Amino acid sequence: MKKNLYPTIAMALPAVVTLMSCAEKKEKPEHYNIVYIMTDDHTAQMMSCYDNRYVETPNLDRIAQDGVKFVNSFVANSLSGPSRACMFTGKHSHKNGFTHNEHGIFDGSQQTMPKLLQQAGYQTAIIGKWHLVSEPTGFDYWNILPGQGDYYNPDFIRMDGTTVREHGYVTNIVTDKSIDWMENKRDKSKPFILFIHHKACHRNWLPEMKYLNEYEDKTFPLPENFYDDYAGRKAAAAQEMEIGNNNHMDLVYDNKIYSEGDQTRLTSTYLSMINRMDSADRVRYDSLYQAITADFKQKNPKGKDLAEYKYQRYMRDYSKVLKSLDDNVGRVLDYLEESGLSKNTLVVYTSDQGFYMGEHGWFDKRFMYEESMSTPLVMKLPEGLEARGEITEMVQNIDYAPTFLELAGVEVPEDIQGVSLLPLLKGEHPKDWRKSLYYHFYEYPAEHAVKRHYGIRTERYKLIHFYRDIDEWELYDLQTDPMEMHNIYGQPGTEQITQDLMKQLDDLQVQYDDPIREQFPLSVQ
Ligand code: SGN
Ligand code: CA
Repeated sequence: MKKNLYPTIAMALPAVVTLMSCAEKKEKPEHYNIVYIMTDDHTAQMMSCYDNRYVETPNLDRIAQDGVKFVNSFVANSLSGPSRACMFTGKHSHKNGFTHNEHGIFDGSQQTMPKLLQQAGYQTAIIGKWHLVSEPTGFDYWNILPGQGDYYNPDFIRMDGTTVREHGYVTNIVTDKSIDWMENKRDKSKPFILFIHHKACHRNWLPEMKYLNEYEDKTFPLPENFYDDYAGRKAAAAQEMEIGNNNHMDLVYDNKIYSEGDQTRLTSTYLSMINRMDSADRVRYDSLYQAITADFKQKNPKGKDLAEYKYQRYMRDYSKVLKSLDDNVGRVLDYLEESGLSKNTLVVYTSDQGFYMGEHGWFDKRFMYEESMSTPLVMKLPEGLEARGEITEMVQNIDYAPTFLELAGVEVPEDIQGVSLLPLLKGEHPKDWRKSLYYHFYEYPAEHAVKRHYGIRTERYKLIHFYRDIDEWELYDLQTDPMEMHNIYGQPGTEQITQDLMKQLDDLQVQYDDPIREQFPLSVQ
């Protein structure tokens, strides 16, 4: 590993920095800080700078307005823990070992981007959702939610191992702690990277009291393919994530349609969550959701009416949670501006994956289809990085680690599989930028019943292989079928493109060294 002492020299020899000409200083600050804000299950359809059909997110949009918006941004494995492990290591799941949430424990002894930054003299901190089971390593400071965490009066685990129940709404608390760390807890003589990892807007979308009644008068448009029949797509037909199905989206736990004595699969989990609320809040909360429950019971919707009723409830609750999130991202941006940190701080906003907002009739993620393989990615750039507007190159969450390392002047280790985005942030468009992405999802059998699959996405096509207790291939032309409704695998006329994609998929499996290649050798000519 080539050593780059740039940040260390800058810190040890402030006189050298002082002697730099003003012009040089303006072009390149002596060091860059990184504020990485990651939400849970926030999807680009619900962010107005990407899609203005549903909600306004003015503060999230501020990041894009002042910086860049990646319009082809993807994850490598659409699930929380795996996505975080890919981000921290810059490697695909089979290399970092955290392939799925259930039964996974992240090996914290391995090389990670926070560790490399810490070794290079950065202060490193993570606040909020961690979800990698083992204790965080490579951080000077951490204060994390246990597992998925709670929305109301949540517990936090401290570095001394104690768990403390905090008072308030989780999104506000994560932000308070983050600002407090930047202002009062870090060593201000060092550059820093802070990971602000929100619980919002993960299932089951419990709102902050301030926004309890928000969106109640709004009717959200149904996505075009809400009533998908999954024809020609066996894995899509086998999932358990349909909004209209009460065994998938729970009427009580997800939709808060509950009156005394109702018993669904998740009723007791729901009650344990809302029982954490302050009693005065609970009275207000109950009065809204009891009125909704009464309305539902009176209408007694069935079939399509039931699906659409639940869709509206889902969209409203998710949007309420987002509202607090947007406010709190605004607070962080304001703090960075007021404290003068903005000019040398890269602000990244992303999510651990995308999500279905009724497309194909679904909620949740996991599939390699567009809505969940995508993830929002916007960045506010510090002085010295000149790109602005949309970036169209295909990027993936394994790219963040090399990007941050390069920005910090740390040599990127050879075993990192992602590619630094720094050239793109400088406004360059490298001719040899990747033309395809690799994806591999493992969590099956499991909740939501999405079969294991891997595949390739190019600018125009997607080829997916579902395996384990199924052996199905799917091929989509994203240009003519952006909603991925028509699996054209095996259809006359697709032989050549299928062969080309198989070859490219095989190349990716070789490049990334995925052992699945031995189990399913691709018939490549
Ligand atoms: C929980 C949720 C699932 C969700 C997973 C993974 N069920 O198990 O709906 O897919 O988390 O989400 S719940 O009944 O506990 O709400 S992830 O984003 O953390 O990977
Ligand atoms: Ca998630």
